[in-house]
Amino acid sequence: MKPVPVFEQQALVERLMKASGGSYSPETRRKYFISGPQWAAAYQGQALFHAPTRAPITFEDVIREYGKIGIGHWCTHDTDVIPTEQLGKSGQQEILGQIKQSLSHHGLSCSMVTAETFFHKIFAASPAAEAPEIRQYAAFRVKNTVEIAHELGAQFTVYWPGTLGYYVQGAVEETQTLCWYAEALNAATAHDIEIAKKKNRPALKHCLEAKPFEPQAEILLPTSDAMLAFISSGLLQHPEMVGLNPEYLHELMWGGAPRAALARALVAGKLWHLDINDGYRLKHDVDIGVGLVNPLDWLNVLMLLRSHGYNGPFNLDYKPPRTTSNHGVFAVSFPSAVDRFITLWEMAGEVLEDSILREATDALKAGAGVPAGADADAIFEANKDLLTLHELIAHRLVQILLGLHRGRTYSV
Ligand code: XUL
Ligand code: MN
Ligand code: MN
Repeated sequence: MKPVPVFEQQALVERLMKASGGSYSPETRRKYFISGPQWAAAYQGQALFHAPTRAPITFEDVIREYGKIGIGHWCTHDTDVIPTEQLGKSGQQEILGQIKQSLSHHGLSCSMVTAETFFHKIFAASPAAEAPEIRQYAAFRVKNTVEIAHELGAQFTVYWPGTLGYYVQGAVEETQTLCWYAEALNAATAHDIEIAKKKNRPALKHCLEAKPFEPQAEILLPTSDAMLAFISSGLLQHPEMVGLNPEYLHELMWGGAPRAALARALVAGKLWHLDINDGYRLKHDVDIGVGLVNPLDWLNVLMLLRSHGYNGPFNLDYKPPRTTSNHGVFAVSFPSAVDRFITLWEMAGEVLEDSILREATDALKAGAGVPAGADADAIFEANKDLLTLHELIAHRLVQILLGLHRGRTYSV
């Protein structure tokens, strides 16, 4: 192939994207509760060892492009859009006015606002640091985020505690730090009750997000399970207002099975919001687009969520790779992530209706019909051929994922 000069590259990317097919219309995409974060689209590719590869973009750009793609919901950190020094001041109101205009012009709604309590230097020792003035500031930030969320018409807030941990053991007293962190959340829920009443709106759903490592060396609430324990620890004044925003990759990072973590959140009635992405087990937070690494696991996750009537947002909390250009972010990265999600979601629906899977599952649940009181060996012997269905089920799922059940043919 001849070299492709820069002025031909966008056209090439667009032609190959179109030729890839399998894309949904913006109208179809808008039927799903998919949200796009401001920070995901505006991510410039920077990291500790990485210089940015993309130019900065504004919330107007992100909202306009999400609108064109058919991403119906937008979410943001407070400081993604409002400079820290303007928080709670008149500048905040002005910016919120512009955001509301932009959202309504492009047909999006704001689903969630999250407080950045990890990036600014004030949070170096966490939002629950020893100095009371730091904790007061953290309380101001979460209360202000509640106000922003109500102002923008959101239903959810998310709290990823980020720096709630330590680099050097012994520097922090863990139980005290957790009590102090609970105080910040208590300030947020109490303020929410007040604002919701004033605005005659339902209170927000406050969702905790765990990540096992990064940015601190040790994290005090590293997993969704730890968050569940924290919610029911007695430290929260309104545990009924607090649930979870698990992130798929964050569960893989500690070596967990995301589907099992989500199942535990579901049985606790706390699966309210979900960050969707992909990545690798026991590695750092690579935030790859949903379904690019573990499509079979994702199919399984979505089967679980569909069968339990999960109706919260699917939040595209991933990062377009550094190798993707500014043009590629909206020409390839977001539409392809949305379309992989929709395909897997629809496939999960088909799987739940699949007659082979249904019969296999029903047969497993029926058992062999051994009378009560039989001994262990007899029960095992009576069921052993039924149990072969476990592997058949896994094979069937892979068949459906790869399209083999539709008679895909190969050269052999
Ligand atoms: C960090 C992360 C955040 C939260 C919101 O790993 O996932 O983007 O989702 O603060
Ligand atoms: Mn992540
Ligand atoms: Mn996240």
